[in-house]
Amino acid sequence: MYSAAAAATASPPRRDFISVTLSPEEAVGAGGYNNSKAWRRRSCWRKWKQLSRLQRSVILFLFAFLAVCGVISYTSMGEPWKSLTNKSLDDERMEAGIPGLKLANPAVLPAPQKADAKQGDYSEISPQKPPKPPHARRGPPNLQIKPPRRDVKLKTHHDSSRVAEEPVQVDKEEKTEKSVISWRGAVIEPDQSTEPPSSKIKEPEKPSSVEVEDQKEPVPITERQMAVIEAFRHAWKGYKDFAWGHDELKPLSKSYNEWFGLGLTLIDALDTMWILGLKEEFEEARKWVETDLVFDKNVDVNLFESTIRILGGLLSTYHLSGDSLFLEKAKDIGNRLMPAFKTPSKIPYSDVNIGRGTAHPPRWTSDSTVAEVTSIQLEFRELSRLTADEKFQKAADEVMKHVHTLSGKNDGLVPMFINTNSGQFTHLGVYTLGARADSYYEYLLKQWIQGGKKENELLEDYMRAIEGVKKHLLKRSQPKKLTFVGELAHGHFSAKMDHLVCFLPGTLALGAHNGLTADHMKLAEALIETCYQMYAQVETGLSPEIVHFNLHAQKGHKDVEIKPADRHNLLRPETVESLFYMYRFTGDKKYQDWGWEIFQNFNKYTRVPTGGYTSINNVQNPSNPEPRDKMESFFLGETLKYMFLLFSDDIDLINLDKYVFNTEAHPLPIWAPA
Ligand code: DMJ
Repeated sequence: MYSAAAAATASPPRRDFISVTLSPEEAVGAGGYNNSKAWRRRSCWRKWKQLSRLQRSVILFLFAFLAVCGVISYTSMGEPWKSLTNKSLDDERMEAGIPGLKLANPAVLPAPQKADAKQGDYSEISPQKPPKPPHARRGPPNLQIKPPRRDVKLKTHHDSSRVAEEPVQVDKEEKTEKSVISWRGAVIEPDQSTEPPSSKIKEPEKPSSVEVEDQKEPVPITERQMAVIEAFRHAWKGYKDFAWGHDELKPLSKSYNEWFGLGLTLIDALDTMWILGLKEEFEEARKWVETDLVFDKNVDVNLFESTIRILGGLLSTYHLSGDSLFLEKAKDIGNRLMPAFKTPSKIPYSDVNIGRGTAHPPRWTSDSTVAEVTSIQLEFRELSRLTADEKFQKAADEVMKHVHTLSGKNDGLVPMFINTNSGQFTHLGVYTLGARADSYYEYLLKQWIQGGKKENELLEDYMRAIEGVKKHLLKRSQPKKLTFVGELAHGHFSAKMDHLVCFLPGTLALGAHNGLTADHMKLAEALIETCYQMYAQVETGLSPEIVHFNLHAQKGHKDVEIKPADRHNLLRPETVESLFYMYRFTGDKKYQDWGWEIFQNFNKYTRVPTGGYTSINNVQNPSNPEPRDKMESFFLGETLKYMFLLFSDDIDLINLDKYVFNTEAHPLPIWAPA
């Protein structure tokens, strides 16, 4: 055996390695086995003394090295433990409702309703995941502005039985997307999910979510967002001072305009206040809804307008706030709108008397507008999901199925009118993406997204229509070669484009984001540039209602020409809406900058000092834009909301994989994919 002593006396060839071995004899000692503590101590000490100085130094160095390693690994393992401990502490405090801890935006957790597997008229809705226990505060999201501390008060309004649910199954959805395509490159497979929609809705749905995301660091709001909040407050001040509870503010005459007599601006603005974090204003408006919003009124309302603004506004506010008051009101108006569908063709009438339960077409015709009858589906379908009453969805879906089968389309493009008796398109031969047809195209895509991308007829109609747009309506202007969407009337192309068409770049981008073809995104990029130019080439920097594009270069002429009858601006949202989508999907800051320019021009030319904003008559006259004395409800419902979202870098502030906006900018949950 090689002993320690021998090792000490031998001179090793290499000094960087020393082997220390104790022989059994030495270990046991002459006296045989003795395991007493004193003996062991003595024996160790003797051995230690027998070691050379070098050996001792090496051993001491090894011990020291091991000790240092131990300390380092302990501290690095400690961090995760520390953060775990902190997280659970935070969670506990959130559960306890202690304010001011975590600031976050509303998380949308789509909670699709159970539906049976039978074939039928309905989009299949995947089963709901078991709810998580509530652990977050309700109330408008805290966006790092200094909001009034009214959480507790707000909470009392909310249905505390409402609970959060599992997040949308993004992973699954991503897998589905892969089998479709991507705007980053791929091919569409139209038959990939032919699953039939289920026919029965079994139980009422819960709000998508009002929960705060536990893990997420708050994204600070930007200065531009602060400016939007200021603008909203200014508009709201005018409404509150001069038009409270009425449909629209007339800011110059300090009065109001009544359309349906249902507090249209207030309802349209509810979810905007929630998203902007305006708790005080929200609560005040909520009180009005609770005590003053009465639908039992002998009044004719337009089915489409009241669906997208009132029903849509109430449903989205219910989803954001979890407050059952809004669902009750949504049910009430939903039921009162149903008589509109009692027509020979089941294509709804344009007008309903919500007090009497009667419906009728406009006095001069039995036609309805195509965009109107095909842009109420997101809301009625969601109402069915929430109430477990299938009648809403059934009525709305029948319209789409019927329109899907109709002749009279031109490569997927639809005429502008449809007859409520025959169910056929009328006034054939005129095709536009503007007024009276616009949101038909928007809702094809959005219903497909809402339903979990399974209703292939909707997708087919959408894809075909976009091909129709490319084939018949796209042209380039001079001198800047802007791509624009014109109109077709009985085979004649017109270079006329409504500002309303500017919803299209956003919709195309949304489709591309959801797996549709890359050239939709390319087209979106070209069209949003055009929509921006519709502002930038005008004297006030604000777009007119309609432009005509120059097809031939003429000295001294811009791309955009404006006719005297078209030079008004109604504070419309479409361009800002599309800028929002484009920024979300590309991250290109130029879209924010363009939106900021537009925002500043709204402030410059449409802001009324005593409160409110006004539509104007002449975007070409900066010294006198001729205020019209009317603030449309969509300025608060849509324009300022999209401005605020455009200037945000928080993709979870209405996450587009969880919410789909209705055509009035009211976010509704995407039903989780099966
Ligand atoms: C809004 O009511 C909706 O966006 C609708 O789809 C079109 N018109 C206005 C806004 O311009």
